[in-house]
Amino acid sequence: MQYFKSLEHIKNSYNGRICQIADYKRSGKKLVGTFCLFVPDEIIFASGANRVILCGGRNDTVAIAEQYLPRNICPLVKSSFGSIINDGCSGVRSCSHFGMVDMIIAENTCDSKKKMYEILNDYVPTHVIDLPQRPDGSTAFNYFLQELDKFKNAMEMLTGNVVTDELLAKEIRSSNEIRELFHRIYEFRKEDPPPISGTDVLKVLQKQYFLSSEEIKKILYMLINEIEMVKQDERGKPGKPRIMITGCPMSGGNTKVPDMIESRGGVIVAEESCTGTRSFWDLVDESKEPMVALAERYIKIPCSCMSPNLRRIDNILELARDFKVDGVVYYTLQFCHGYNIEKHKVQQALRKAGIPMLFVETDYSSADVEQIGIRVDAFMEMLS
Ligand code: BJ8
Repeated sequence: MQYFKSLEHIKNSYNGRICQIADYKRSGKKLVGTFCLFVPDEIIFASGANRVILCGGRNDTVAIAEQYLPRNICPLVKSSFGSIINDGCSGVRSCSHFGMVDMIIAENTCDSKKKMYEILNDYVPTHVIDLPQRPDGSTAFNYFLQELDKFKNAMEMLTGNVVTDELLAKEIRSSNEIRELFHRIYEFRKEDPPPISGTDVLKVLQKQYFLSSEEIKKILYMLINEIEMVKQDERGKPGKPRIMITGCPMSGGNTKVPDMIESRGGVIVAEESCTGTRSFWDLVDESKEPMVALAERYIKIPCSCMSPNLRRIDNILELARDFKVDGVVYYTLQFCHGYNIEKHKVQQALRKAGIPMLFVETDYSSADVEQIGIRVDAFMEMLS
């Protein structure tokens, strides 16, 4: 696959961002940590605060969390929790940003996260946005809007700044610009062969909630320019099995399954996940009152904590059609009951549409790499 200079920026961006945050904090500004797409960045930025994502994708902090939390919960929760409470005694070093946040903005989604937030509040002040979990219910929208108002007030208290409609409108435009840039990248992926691999796109998606908006925009513009320059004969062979991944997010540090798919003959052309289309597909309506427009956009995120979650199935089928997908890899983290159970309905819908699906349930360790590899090989062979 193609080498992109802009991806080097992504790879080497960590230390620069940490220095940026340190300067920012020295100037008296606030940093918040988030775990989930349901938290609108626009409100954080409009308050004058900055944000970093705290979802852990590393395996080495899981054991630290297991001293406090049960082993049979998902690795994303354990990795994140382990990174935050890590005191270094076990010899593992957490990434610096975990210790830099002034407040966590959390959300009521799955049980593991909800209960983790109760404990995290003992370490870092934690504001929880209570999500209505039946998004199409008659009272859901107003309830969510009220919750976003409470979150806005919490940000105003933290920063001492007033979040005006003008500031929100500016941040909505900025976030929409990022979403539009991701759409342009995904357009390239409809080609055969796509000029960029799925693992390369994933690296950008993983960093979008860690870097500043300006930095991520700069990288996306650079990447788009580079992709436009890739010539047809530099793209490798057409006709590889076109794969869509759907399911749990793949937090920074975790590219295990995509690496396996693309090193074994497939090419990933889309991801229906929070490290994929869910993060940017819908724009916020800039013609509406900002808080209402934000509530409308964010309540539609088709997370498995929502019930029923038919929107997700519609999205999967639409993406499979638009990206000419040959097969779907349904990816869940161990003990993620929401995505594990939702597999049943997704599989039914895909079967009806004639699209084969491979189910992969895994964690962050390398213990199952060989076994998953054999199943991925068989899936690729079937699709070829
Ligand atoms: S909107 S997917 S980012 S909650 S993998 S911790 S669901 S047990 S991450 Fe998520 Fe927001 Fe939903 Fe997206 Fe729980 Fe499952 Fe673990 Fe998960």
